[in-house]
Amino acid sequence: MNVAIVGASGAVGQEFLRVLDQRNFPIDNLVLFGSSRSAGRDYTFRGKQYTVKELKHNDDFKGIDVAFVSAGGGTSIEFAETITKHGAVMIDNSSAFRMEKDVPLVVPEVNPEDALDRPRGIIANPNCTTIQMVVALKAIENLSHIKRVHVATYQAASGAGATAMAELKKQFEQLLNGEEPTVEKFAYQLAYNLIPHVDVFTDNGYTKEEMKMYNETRKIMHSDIEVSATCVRVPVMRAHSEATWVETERPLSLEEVRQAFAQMDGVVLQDEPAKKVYPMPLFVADHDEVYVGRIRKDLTNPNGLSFWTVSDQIRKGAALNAVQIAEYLLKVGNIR
Ligand code: 11C
Repeated sequence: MNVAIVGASGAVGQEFLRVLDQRNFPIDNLVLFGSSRSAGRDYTFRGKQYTVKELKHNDDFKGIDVAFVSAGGGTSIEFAETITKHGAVMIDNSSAFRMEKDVPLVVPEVNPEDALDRPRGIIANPNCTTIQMVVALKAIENLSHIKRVHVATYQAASGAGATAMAELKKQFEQLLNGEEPTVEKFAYQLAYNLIPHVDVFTDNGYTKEEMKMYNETRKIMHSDIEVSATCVRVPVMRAHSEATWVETERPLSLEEVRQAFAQMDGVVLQDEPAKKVYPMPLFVADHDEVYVGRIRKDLTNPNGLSFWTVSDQIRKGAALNAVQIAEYLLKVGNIR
């Protein structure tokens, strides 16, 4: 496979290199692209050095089979034609194309076949909060249709990129030294704080991040499911957590739900509260799966369930999910 990574110097771009290597993704040629700022930087992959090329409107994508793109929505929109015009499959991490009818939005554990119908050569990778939620929801949907979901997210600094992670670390250091913390990436100081504001606010009082959870979940699950989300940034370095309440059409027993999670692809069940066993972001960072625990009946609704999920935002929430999409296309012979 001839593979391109667009946005190679970013947090997700760097994770692509690690994930592709760890999963032995078959690569004949690798080309790294970035902005004029990151062009010229060198990265080592499988013992060989690669220099980041500046992304330009030219024929650099000729011969590329799959392009993993994570350089922001503006870049994705501007360069989609350049990337796909010679037949490369563009797997896009931005929100630019997710809700467009002719662009599939794919989580391989949930709707892999959708990736096969891509008239524009673009497959969208969902938002990280949506990805981990739908993997868990799919296990329950297999038992009984989910009518509605309430979810509160606890999102790590990594969701806002490498510079945001550096800012959080710096804030803790500055506060320890009695200095005024630098606040650039987030609306407020994140160290020792929570910020109930991820992405911009929309007219209905929800943020764009919260509306992504509503809209993307319905598209991925091909469902009329209703999702009401509150998205919160927390002073965690990487791995997002979510407290989720679901209402199903029929009441489900905890035993069948636990079994469904235990059997679900991409899920690790970690649910032994008496032994203090439950997922936490500190320990899920750098792992591939969606960790599920704290499963219990909703005390207010016989058809309701509550549970807690944690998943590494940069991995399953971004780079890994995109690589799994490419692996699926390879497995079914839908890519060169
Ligand atoms: C965050 N979920 O944690 C966001 C990052 O639509 O791809 C990813 C935004 C997106 O800040």
